[in-house]
Amino acid sequence: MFLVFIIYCFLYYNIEGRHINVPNKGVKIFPGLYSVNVMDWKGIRNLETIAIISSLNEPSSTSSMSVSFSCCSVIALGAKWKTIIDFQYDPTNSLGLSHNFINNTITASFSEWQSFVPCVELFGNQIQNLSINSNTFTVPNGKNEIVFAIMNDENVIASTYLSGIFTGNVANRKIIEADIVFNERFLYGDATINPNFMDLQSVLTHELGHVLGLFHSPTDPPGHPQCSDATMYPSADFGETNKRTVDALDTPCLYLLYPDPSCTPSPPESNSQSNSSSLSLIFSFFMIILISFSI
Ligand SMILES: [Ca+2]
Ligand SMILES: [Zn+2]
Repeated sequence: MFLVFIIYCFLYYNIEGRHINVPNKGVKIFPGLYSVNVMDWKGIRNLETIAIISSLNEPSSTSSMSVSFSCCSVIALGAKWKTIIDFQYDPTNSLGLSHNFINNTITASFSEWQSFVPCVELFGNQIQNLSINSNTFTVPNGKNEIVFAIMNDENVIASTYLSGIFTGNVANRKIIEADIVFNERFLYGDATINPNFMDLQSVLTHELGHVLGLFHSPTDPPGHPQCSDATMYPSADFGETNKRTVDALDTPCLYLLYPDPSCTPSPPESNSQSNSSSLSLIFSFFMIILISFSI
C-alpha cells in the first residue's frame, strides 16, 4: 500500500525584496511537513521536494503519526546524505546582520553537528553567493542554499526544503539537496546580546538538523515532557538560544543516520562526553521512526 500525494506549489518573487511563499498550498503530510514537488531530474525519477516548517508554537502531533518513545525522529525512515554537504549562502538581508556574523554563525552551526560525528564528514564548503534566487527552492537546482526572505506566513520562523528519494527501498532513500530560508519578518540576531532577537545560530542549528534528515521532536509524547529540550523541538521563541547545541535527545537520530563507529564510542572516562554518549545509546534502543512516506 502506498500513499499518493497530489502536488501543488505556489511561489512568487518580488523584485522589491526576496519573497517566498511557504508551501502552505503544498500537500501537508504532517504538521510542519509538506510535499511540494515531484519531478524527474537529471536522470533521477520521482525526485521529491519536501518542506519542513519551523514555526512559533507549532505543534508536532505524534498522535496522528506513531507511538514515540524518544524525542527524535528521522525523515522517510532514514533518508540521508550520501555525499558531503556543500552550502552556498546569500547574506543579503534587511535586518542589518553583517555578512561576517552570518558567515560565522553558519560555521558554528556546522561545527556543532559535526562535533558529534567527528569521523564522518557531514559539511564541506560554505561559499558566499550574493545572487541566490529563492524562486528555485521548490525544485532542485543542484545547489544547497541559504537565504533570508520575506515569507507569506508570519508565524513561520524558517523553512528547510529537502529534495531526495523518500519512497521505495529504504536503503536507496537519500537526500540530494537542501535549501534553508530564514523569514525576514523575524528580527534575527545574536540573542545572547539582545533577548528580543530570534537567535540565528539557534534556528540554523535546528534547520541543519532537518538538512541532515531529522524531523521534529514530538510535542505531545505522554510522559516525555523533556522533549522540549531537544534541538529538533518544533517551536522556538525570541531570546531562546538552547538550540545552538545539539541535545542528547537528538543524537540517537544523528547516529542512526550517520554512524561513526570509529569515533563515537567515548573512552570510559568520567566526563560529560561519555555520559552523553551513554544516554544516546540508551535512547537508540527506543528509537521509533515516525515518518514513512510508504508502508
Ligand atoms: Ca537549491
Ligand atoms: Zn524545524
